[in-house]
Amino acid sequence: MASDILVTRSSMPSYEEYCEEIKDMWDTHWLTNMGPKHKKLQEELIEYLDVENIDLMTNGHMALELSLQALNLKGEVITTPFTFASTTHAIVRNGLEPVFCDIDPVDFTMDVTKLESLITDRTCAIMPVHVYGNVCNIEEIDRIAKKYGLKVIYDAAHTFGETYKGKGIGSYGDVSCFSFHATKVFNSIEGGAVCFGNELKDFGLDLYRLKNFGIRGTEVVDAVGANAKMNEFCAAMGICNLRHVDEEINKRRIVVERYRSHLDGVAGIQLSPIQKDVKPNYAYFPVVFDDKVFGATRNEVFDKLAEHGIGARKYFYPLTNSFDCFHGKYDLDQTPVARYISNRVLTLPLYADLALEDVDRICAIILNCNNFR
Ligand code: T4K
Repeated sequence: MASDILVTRSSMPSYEEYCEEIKDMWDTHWLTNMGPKHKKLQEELIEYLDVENIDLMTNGHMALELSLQALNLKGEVITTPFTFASTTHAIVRNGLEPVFCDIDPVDFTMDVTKLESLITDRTCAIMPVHVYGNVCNIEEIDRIAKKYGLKVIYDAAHTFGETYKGKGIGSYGDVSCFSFHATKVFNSIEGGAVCFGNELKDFGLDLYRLKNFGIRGTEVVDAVGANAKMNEFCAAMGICNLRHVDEEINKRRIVVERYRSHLDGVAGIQLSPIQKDVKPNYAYFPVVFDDKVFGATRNEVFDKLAEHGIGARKYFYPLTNSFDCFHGKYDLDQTPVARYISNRVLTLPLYADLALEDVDRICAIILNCNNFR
């Protein structure tokens, strides 16, 4: 019997390549606290991501959390609930109030037509999510943010290596935060980064201090920081994976094209759009099932795949505004489109080495779920 296929599988360099990269650490004994690997990865990523500044973090969540802290925000942050727990938690853990904007039914990012009506005199920022690698309506978010003097912090966890209109995706907004978690297109085992422009140099200094306990100098601690430093083993994994990331993205493209060849145009199945002006990274393959048309619910498809050892995932269900930890706090009727999509979406297995025969098999199982047959 074939082994289980999970929603993703970490990209890794060869064992030899990683060992070679970490070898000199047995000479230097330098393991963390912004060492040479950290510096090297940072420099390489500035170039690869086409951004002005980058600060590495221990994970994508701390990138979001410390960005909000370093911007010294107070009040309400407009965001979307169709995301991973991290986005909303970063806001709440900073003592800020999330205000949930609904999502666009086609690309699942913030519905900018609903954004302006949510702005109050307490709004300080917008935190949109380039969910699944789908790029938000950057121009409109930018226009509204400028009009009301709001900061824009993009959750860019899913958009490693993407460009929009020929520019690195991390160069949009005031700040963009990436995740380099093991499950991402590019990983440093655990890791993340904050990208920002040269006009935010002071923010950069604050951020750097906050990721190291708020230590300014050996005898001065003048902020309540955290520990979000990327260690040298993680940075070394990042350095190795970066050498192969273009090849990995290309392999993902082939897998995605195979999925599309089976599922595009099937009645009751909605796929993510191919976005204009975007160089995609093929991070996720979400499928929305309209059971009334398709003939089977998302949960039925999920169960059927599971019976065959295929671990699709319900990213992103439940919505963050309906998490148990927020019970009764938010009006869930404010985000009906997010609820609709969240109840119907399934992300299918996707990783560089996923065999095309497995994609064929997964699609055959899905298409056989159709109760109308
Ligand atoms: N913002 C957004 C929009 C995000 O999606 C995320 C993270 C963040 C912020 C925060 O970034 P980080 O702080 O995580 O850097 C996973 C990831 O842990 C998480 O990074 C990711 N989003 C989220 C969408 O997915 P889980 O709980 O679903 O992961 P898990 O352990 O079930 O793994 C999924 C599959 O990945 C496994 O079935 C197999 C494969 N896998 C997993 C691990 C841990 C591997 O192949 N190797 C591994 O080491 O959250």
